[in-house]
Amino acid sequence: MKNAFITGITGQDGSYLTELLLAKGYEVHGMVRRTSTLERSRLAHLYTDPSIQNQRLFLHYADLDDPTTLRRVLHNVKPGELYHLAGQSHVGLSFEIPETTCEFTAMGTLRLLEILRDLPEPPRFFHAASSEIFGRPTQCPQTETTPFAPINPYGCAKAFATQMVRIYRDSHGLFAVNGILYNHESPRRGENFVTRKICRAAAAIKAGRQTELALGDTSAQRDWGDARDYVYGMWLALQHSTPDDYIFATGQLHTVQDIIEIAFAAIGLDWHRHVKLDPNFLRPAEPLQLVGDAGKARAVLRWMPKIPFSELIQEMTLAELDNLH
Ligand code: NDP
Ligand code: GDR
Repeated sequence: MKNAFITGITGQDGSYLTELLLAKGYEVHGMVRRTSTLERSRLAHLYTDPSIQNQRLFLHYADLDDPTTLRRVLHNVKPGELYHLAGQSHVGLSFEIPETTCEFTAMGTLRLLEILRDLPEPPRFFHAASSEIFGRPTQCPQTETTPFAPINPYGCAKAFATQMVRIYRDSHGLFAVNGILYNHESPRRGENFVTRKICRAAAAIKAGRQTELALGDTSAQRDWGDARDYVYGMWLALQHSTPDDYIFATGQLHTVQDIIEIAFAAIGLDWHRHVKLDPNFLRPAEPLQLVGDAGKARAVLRWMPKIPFSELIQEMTLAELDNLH
């Protein structure tokens, strides 16, 4: 039986990747942090199933800033594949907490690479890199060779980690892959990312539980895809015969305003009456024209994003309405 280890298993991507790997017959191990509650909502449906819990899915306490524990766990589990998804993933918050962002995302990745380097049989390693490494790029759309130009602490930390992965691949011979991921969303998206925030608010307004939605820059543009397509790309990248870097993106730009219009229309609301600007959600700097060319992933891995943007936003909004009932 194949076995995989996932850091960030409790997050949006970690939960979908767990489902995908279990469906493919893997034994899945995940790293979890000690928290004051035991609630792991995105995994609950799996972890409460006695045929899965501690049979094919195992959770291990560790932390990205606790390399001794991580080393011990990886030594015992001996995974064939390691998907490194853990980190402080909020760009706006990285301006508020730059040190922990860099500690987990940059140094946490380096520590993990150092542990792998010492293992007798290092697993194939996937790193969740980000379009934020490109910041304000000179090239549009971006490819795997576009120079890094991050403009926030999160992007800077990811650029460090991405380059380290390349170094450990080229100089230490690790099977290490960067998936350069553009924004990807789902009903399991964190509540303070803009897609989920808008879809949640639209549903709450429809249900009469909220009247206003306060947002920052609604003209901001991103290349938004579906998380379920992107975790499939992660898996494909580790099945290929050689390690490399791949852009995972849809190649299409949309604005925050587009999300508002689709979400509110999906449940028959007029957004003009509810959306307002709140300067607290404006960021000190916004990236520009982050849109990816996934041609290499398409050619080498046969990866294609399947779920269209408007369908995704509609699904997310209707899921929020369901949550309220
Ligand atoms: P989430 O924020 O949903 O999940 C982050 C995960 O990392 C959680 O499981 C969290 O655990 C864990 N984590 C955070 N800090 C630590 C730590 N110090 N030690 C152990 N675990 C930690 O992110 P996503 O699932 O959306 O994204 C997955 C990865 O992909 C992230 O690295 C993100 O930066 C990157 N990425 C995501 C994109 C997207 O659009 N979603 C695009 C590009 C890159 P806990 O539940 O305990 O908080
Ligand atoms: P992003 O996603 O920063 O691209 O990072 P987010 O959804 O937070 O922001 C997207 C854009 O929307 C604008 N915006 C707001 N954003 C939030 N969160 N809240 C608001 O109220 C709001 N109003 C406007 C933002 O300014 C921005 O322009 C995501 C994360 O998943 C990262 O981990 C990942 O690396 C990148 O995508 C690619």
